[in-house]
Order: sequence, then structure tokens, then C-alpha cells
Amino acid sequence: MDLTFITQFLNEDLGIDIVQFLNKDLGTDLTEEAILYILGGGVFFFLLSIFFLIALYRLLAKKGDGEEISEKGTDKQLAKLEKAHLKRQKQEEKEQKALQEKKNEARLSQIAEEERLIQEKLTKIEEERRQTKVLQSDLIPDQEETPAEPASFMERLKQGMAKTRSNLIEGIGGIVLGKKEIDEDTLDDLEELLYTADIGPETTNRIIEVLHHKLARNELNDPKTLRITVQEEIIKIMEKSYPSATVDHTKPLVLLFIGVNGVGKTTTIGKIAAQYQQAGKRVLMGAGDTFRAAAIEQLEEWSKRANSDFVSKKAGSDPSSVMYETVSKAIQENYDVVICDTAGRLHTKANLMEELKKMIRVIKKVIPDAPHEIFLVLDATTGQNAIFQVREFREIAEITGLIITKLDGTAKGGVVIGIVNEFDIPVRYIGVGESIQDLQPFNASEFTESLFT
Ligand SMILES: Nc1nc2c(ncn2[C@@H]2O[C@H](COP(=O)(O)OP(=O)(O)O)[C@@H](O)[C@H]2O)c(=O)[nH]1
Ligand SMILES: [Mg+2]
Repeated sequence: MDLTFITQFLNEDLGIDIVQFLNKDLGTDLTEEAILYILGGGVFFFLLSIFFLIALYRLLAKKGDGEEISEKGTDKQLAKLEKAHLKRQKQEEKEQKALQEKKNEARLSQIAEEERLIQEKLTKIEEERRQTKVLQSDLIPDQEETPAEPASFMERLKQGMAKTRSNLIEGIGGIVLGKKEIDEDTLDDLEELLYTADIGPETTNRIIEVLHHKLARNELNDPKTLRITVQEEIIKIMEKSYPSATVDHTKPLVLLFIGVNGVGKTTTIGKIAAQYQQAGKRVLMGAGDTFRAAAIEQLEEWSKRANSDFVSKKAGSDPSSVMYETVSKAIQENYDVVICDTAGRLHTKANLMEELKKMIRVIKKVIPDAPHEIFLVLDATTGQNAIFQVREFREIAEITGLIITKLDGTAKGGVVIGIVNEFDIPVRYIGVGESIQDLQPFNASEFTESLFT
């Protein structure tokens, strides 16, 4: 191998004469060839060791990398495991939560169901209690019915109207107390009083307007004139008259009673039946309130008390078929008066309308001009609610007369004035108690008298 390039490189490029340096400067005795081999070997070993070092370095580096890589891989795996664990944990939590929610829901609906059952039981108890009360008061002959000295109807009416009267008269007295003359403030106070006396907004406005006119014309100077003007205006309202109703020559005379639950329909039917019977008429009752068995029993008891006959079907039957049977029987057996009871506790107005319309249609099938009277029964103690009921029922049936019950002891008797003023339907009867003689034909002037004296 030609190694002269080494000496050439040392000599020419670095300026070192290696032969001279070794032999002369260091005193060795080496041939140029030997020096060249030594140098060549040196370079060879140098290059070889560099090569080894590089290889070693790379080997170590690779090992390091590997360790790092495998460390990285483990971390990744750990993170993955951690993530999966978290996911599973979350899933479990979610399932646990859903399960708890389901449990809560089930518990809630169980509680709601329990509540509903309790409510149902309470309603049933209340209904039974009420019915027992109604039946007791209706079945057990009333001791008060035959008092030693029976008070006249007018006396009972006055007694019954005592609260309404004192509210109105004492109320007006209180407003004008200590006043020498009447002004707008006085009229405002009076307006409020009339509202609270259940006269109704329309009628109150009518009375107040008249007073305003009088005040403007200087015709309302003192408290006495104010009281007299109110009284006169109420008398004017109550003066409305209608042709007498009962078609005496009609046979059978068919009367249909309508109105909301509890106003006194069945009781009033019993009282009217008793009065017809006392007048020598044969009366047949139809139990059109088929809603509850107790309602049928109540009418049956009244029919016994009133010595009249009675047609019924089992609870839940179609009231129209009861109407049909009652009216047909009345014709066949020559009854003078037919009185039909109805239910007032239907859930919706549409239902009530359809059922009543059907009943009227069925009655007309047997007697085309019947029912000869459709009486709407109103409870005076409900105050202005009675006015709303007239409006509602007027849409359902052609009401021919109103009956206002429970005028005994109520402070809301003023509602009769509102009803007379607002509707062109005659008030035919008023009730002032639970016994037979406590129902009388309505007499407007007697009623007005009961309001002021
Ligand atoms: N104080 C009083 N109670 C009455 C009068 N008319 C009816 N009642 C009572 O009102 C309650 C309901 O009467 P009821 O005839 O069953 O009403 P219906 O649901 O409309 O048939 C009963 O307890 C009756 O005794 C009345 O003029 N004065
Ligand atoms: Mg009834």
C-alpha cells in the first residue's frame, strides 16, 4: 500500500519533515518505510477508534431512545387506561344517577297515587256527609214546620231579609251621618255600598246615575232625599210586571227545573208539588237527576211528603229517557202537573247544554208545547254569582221564570234587585226556608217592602 501520501501531507501541507524529526531530532533509526507503516497504522487505529466511538455512541443513543420510547409508550398506555377508567367511572355514575332518578320518579308517582286515593276518600266522605245532612233535613219531619203560631210568609221574608235590610239602610245612614248636604264624595261612598250589597254593577250604575242627575239639578240637597231617591229607584226597578205564568188550563202542565248543584232545585220541587197537591192537583215527579242514587232517593222522599207520584230509573241512566217515561205516564194516567228534576253538576257547559237540550227535545216529542215552564233556580247566598248563572243558563235554555232560594238570613238579598233589573225574565218564586210553606210566589212590592221596613 502506498502510504507516501501521509508524509506528503505532513511535509507539504503542515511543513513537518517526519523522517528528519524522528531520526535526527529524536535519535531513532527508522527507515522511511517503517515510519510510513507506523503512521499508517496510527491513522488506521485512529480512524478505527473513531469509528468504534461513533458506533458506540450511536448504540448508546439508540438504547436511550428506545428506553425513552418505551417509557413514552407506557405513559400513553397508562393515560389510556386512566382515561378508560375515568370513562367507566363516569358511566357508572351516570347509570347510578339514572337509577336514582328512576327510583325518585317511581316514589313520586307512588306518593301522587296515594294522595289521589286519600283525596278520593275525602271527597267520598264529604259527599256522604253532605248527603246524610240533606236527607236528614228532608226526611225527618221538620219540627218547625208546624209551630204553634206559624209566622206569615211576609213576616218570614222580613225576618230573612233583616241582614240585607240593615246593611242597606244602616249603610246609607252611615254614609250621610253628620252631613248637611250631599256631594260627589257621598255618591262615591254610596256606589261602593251598593256594590257590596250584591245589587250588581249594572243596577248600581243605574241608581248612581239618577242620583248624579239629581245632584247636578240641585234636587238632592239632604240625606233624607238621598235615601228616598234610592228607595224610589229600587221600587221602579221592582215594578216590572209580567203576564201571570201558570197555564191553569194546560194538562198536564210540565215544569222543568234547572240550575247548578245545591241551589235548592229538588227541595223547591218538593215544596211546589206539595202546594199543587194541597190545591187538589195530581202531581207526578220525574227524577231527571240520575247522577247519584242519593239524588233520586231525595226526590222520592219529597214525593212521599207531597203525596205525589214519582218516576225514576237507576242512577247513571239517561235523564232524557226518565223525562220521556214521566211525561208519557202523565198523559196516560191523567196527571195535572209534571215536575222534572235535573242534575246541575255536569262537568262542562257543553255537556250540560247537550243534556238539557236533549231532555227538552224528548219532552217535546210527547207534548210539543212542553215544557210549559223552565225554571232556573238560584241561591241568593251566592250573591252576584246568581247573576252570572242567569247569563250562562240563558244560553242553554229558554228560561221562563226564576226561583230565588235561601233568602232567609242572607246579607246578599240585594241580588234580587240586580236580577230583576238586568233580565227580562220574571222571578216567579222565592224561598225563605226549608219547609213547604217557605216557598211563595214572588211579589215585587212585598219584597221591596221587606227591604225598607
Ligand atoms: N235555608 C234554606 N235552605 C234551603 C232553601 N231551599 C233549599 N235549601 C237547602 O239547600 C240544600 C240543597 O238543596 P237541594 O234541593 O238538594 O239542591 P239541588 O242540588 O239544586 O237539588 C238543602 O239542604 C236544602 O234544604 C231555602 O230557601 N232556605
Ligand atoms: Mg237535586
